[in-house]
Amino acid sequence: MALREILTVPDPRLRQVCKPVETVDDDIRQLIDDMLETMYAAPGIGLAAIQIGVPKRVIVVDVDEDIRDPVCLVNPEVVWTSDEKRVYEEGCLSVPEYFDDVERPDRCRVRFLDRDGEPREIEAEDLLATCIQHEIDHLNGTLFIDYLSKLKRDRVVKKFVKQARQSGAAAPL
Ligand code: GNR
Ligand code: NI
Repeated sequence: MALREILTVPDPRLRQVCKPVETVDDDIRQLIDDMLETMYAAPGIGLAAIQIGVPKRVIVVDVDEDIRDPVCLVNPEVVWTSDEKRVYEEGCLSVPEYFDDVERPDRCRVRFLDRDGEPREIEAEDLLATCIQHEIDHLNGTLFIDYLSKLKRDRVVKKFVKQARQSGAAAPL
């Protein structure tokens, strides 16, 4: 296992649409293990592969505080969402130290391949549902700040662009 660096805004890689995994092989299982190690170390309750620079449709989530109970989802697809919505104060390891309310469906059903490549489906609610939807968004280049007003989003991104410039990184925009 290896601890990997987490990309932060305004890194353009976070905006790409990730590619489906063709076969769940040992390389994918190695990627999943690296993602879990990186997520627990952060610490975070979810991680998408693109957050460590790998543009594949792989996510891991573990919203349980007490016991380690990770769910690893390859090629996840939302097949149903509840009409009831729920507001959570979200955060993102790629948008460090910023939190804001996001409204999403309260429950969802998701089809995916597990780490053995077996097709599975889960129904999630509450924080697990929020987290899975947040992670699937990453696979499509969407960040939780995209749901905020343009004013708020611009202010957040601007702060990170400024930070990136000051740290000497070649930042776009
Ligand atoms: O650690 C995380 N916490 C969190 C809190 C509320 C809603 C979503 C999340 S996911 C986030 C980790 C992360 O950035 N995953 O992409
Ligand atoms: Ni995130």
